[in-house]
Amino acid sequence: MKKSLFLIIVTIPILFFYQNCAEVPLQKDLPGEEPYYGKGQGEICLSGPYANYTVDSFYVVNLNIGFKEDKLVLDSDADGLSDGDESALGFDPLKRRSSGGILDSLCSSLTGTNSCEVIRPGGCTETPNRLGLTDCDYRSLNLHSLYSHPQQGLDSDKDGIPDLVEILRGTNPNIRDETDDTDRDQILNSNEILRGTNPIYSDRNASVLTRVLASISKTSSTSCAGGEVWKINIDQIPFVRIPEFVDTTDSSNPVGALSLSHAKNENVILIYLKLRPQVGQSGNPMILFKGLKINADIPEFVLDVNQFVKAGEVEP
Ligand SMILES: [Ca+2]
Ligand SMILES: [Ca+2]
Ligand SMILES: [Ca+2]
Ligand SMILES: [Ca+2]
Repeated sequence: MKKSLFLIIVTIPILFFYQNCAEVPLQKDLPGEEPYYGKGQGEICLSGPYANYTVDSFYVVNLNIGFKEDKLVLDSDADGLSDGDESALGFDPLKRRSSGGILDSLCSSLTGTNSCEVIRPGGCTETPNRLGLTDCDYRSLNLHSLYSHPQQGLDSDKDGIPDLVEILRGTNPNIRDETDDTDRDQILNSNEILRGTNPIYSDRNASVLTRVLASISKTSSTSCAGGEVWKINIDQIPFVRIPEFVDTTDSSNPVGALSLSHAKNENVILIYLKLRPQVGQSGNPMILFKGLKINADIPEFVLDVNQFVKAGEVEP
C-alpha cells in the first residue's frame, strides 16, 4: 500500500473516533464539586549510562483522561477509548484489548467496529513493550516495516511523542507531526500534548482548568556525577474519578513495564523523557519513563524522579 493512502486510511478513522466520544463533564462542571489537580516536582540526575545524554523531549500525560471536543472524558483502562464510548461500541471499558488482541482504540479507528480479529497482523504474538503496546498493536499500523529501531513501538516516527500517547491523543505515530497544527488552533501538536489539550480539535476556548502545566529545565548541581541535572515541575494536572482497573496482562509484561492497573480514583500519570546524545557524543536516543499512580482525592504528591525506567532505544 502506498504510504499516502495508508496515512489517509489511518488518520480518517482516528478523527472519526474522536468525533464520537461520549461526553463526561470535567469535575468542575459538576455542581458543588471542586476540580481535582495534582502537583509535584523533583530532579533527575543523568548519570551512569545517561552521562553523555541530554533531554530531547518531555511529556506529562494523565493516561486516564481523553477528550470530547473541549471536555475531558474518562478512560479507565487507558486504551484511548472513553468509558462511555466503549460501552456504546461494544468494547469492555475495563479491558484494553477487548477482542482480537489489538488496543481497543486502534481497533475502533481502523475498523469502525469492535471486530478486531480482521486487522490482527499475521504472526503477531501480543508481545508487549515497556510502554504498553504490543507487536500486534504497532504492526496493525505497519510501524514495524516503516521504521527500524532496536525496540519497536516506542517512538516510531522519532518526533519525540511516544507511540502510545500518539495513539491515545489522535496524532499520527507514522509521521513527524510534532510541529504540525492539526486542528489549526495555532498551538502545535507537541505543545498541545504537553498542555494536555486536544491536538485534533480546536479547544483553545476550553477552560485553563483542563490544562496541564508542566515544565523541565536544566539546572546546576554538584551531586550528579558527570551528568546533567534536570528539574521537573508539575504545577497543575487534572485528575478524574474513575473505577478500579485491573490489567490482567500485568503479569506477562516485561520487568519494569508501565503498569496501567489502578485503584478506584487512582489515575496513572506517565512522565516521559526522550534523551539524545550531547553534541559530539554518539549513541542512540533513549526513552525513559516513570508511571505514577495518584489518587484524585490526594492532589499533592511527591515526585520521585530518580526511579525512571528505560523503555528502550530508538534510531537517531
Ligand atoms: Ca478505555
Ligand atoms: Ca477497553
Ligand atoms: Ca512519535
Ligand atoms: Ca493545534
